[in-house]
Amino acid sequence: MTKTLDLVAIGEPLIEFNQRGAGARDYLFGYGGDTSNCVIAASRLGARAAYISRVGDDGFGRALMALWASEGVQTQGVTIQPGAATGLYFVSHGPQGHEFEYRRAGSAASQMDSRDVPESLVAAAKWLHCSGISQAISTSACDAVLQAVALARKNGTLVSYDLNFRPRLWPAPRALALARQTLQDCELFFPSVDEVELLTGLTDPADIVKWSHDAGAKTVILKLGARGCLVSTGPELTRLPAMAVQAVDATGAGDCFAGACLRWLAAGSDAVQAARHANVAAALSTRGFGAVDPLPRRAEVEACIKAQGVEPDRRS
Ligand code: KDG
Repeated sequence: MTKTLDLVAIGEPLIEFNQRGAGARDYLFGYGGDTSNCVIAASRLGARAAYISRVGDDGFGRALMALWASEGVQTQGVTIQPGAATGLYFVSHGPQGHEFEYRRAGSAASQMDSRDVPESLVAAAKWLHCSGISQAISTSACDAVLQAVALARKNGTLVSYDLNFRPRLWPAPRALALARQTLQDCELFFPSVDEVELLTGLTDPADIVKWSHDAGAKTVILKLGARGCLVSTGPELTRLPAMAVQAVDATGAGDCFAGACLRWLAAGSDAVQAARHANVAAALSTRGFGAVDPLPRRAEVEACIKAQGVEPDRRS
């Protein structure tokens, strides 16, 4: 099938209230939800992206629909569900970084099920992106993700999986079991050291990379926070340093990383080139409050890559 989309993601979008710094009493209205952040990041960087989810038939759901329209993200896979609410979360900032508090139980997206996944949309995309959060929000949403992965495999769509383990959403043993199952079909895996440690006890980056490949991931991009990332294709391991910026809020930086990576992979970059661009995009996304507002545009990423003495990959 002709691939008319670079990526489609499945998961839960959220309305975000983001504290304007530690101790502040005012919260900035914005948008979040890891997989939604990912498709918006990719679209801002030039990708053709679509989303699969449900939102409530409420003001927040309409605000999200308007957001995707303004960001160029296709929404034929998003259902507006009467009688259900759109989920939301609060971000607060303290000495340990940011913390999330959710109000999402029973949300429209958590009522998604496997019938929400349009095969034609998954088949039209080069990549399907999903995450541990998409699987954690409910068993029916988890079924929808597994259905999307099966349809991706059937239709030659590559699967990208961000572990995004959120202990507040589900127990570690279930998260680990689902991660293992999903990794069997996974082309590209985005874990972070802290998350894998919580699930498996492993702490050494080399051990985590090996664990990920052994579980089935073809390419592993291990996020090391301020220390950058490790890109492993199995035979080759490359370390890329992070770009230093004045960071105020890292909410959604990992989602921006995934979106940027998929955007450049879809354009034909190899994993190291894609991760180099993604490292820059993710760093830039931490300069303002909110998961979505500070997401960078392609020209800014290319200028930073150039400033590093590397020729940016300008393919669309
Ligand atoms: O990666 C940032 C996301 O975690 C944030 O936007 C909220 O999706 C979210 C979640 O479930 O934590």
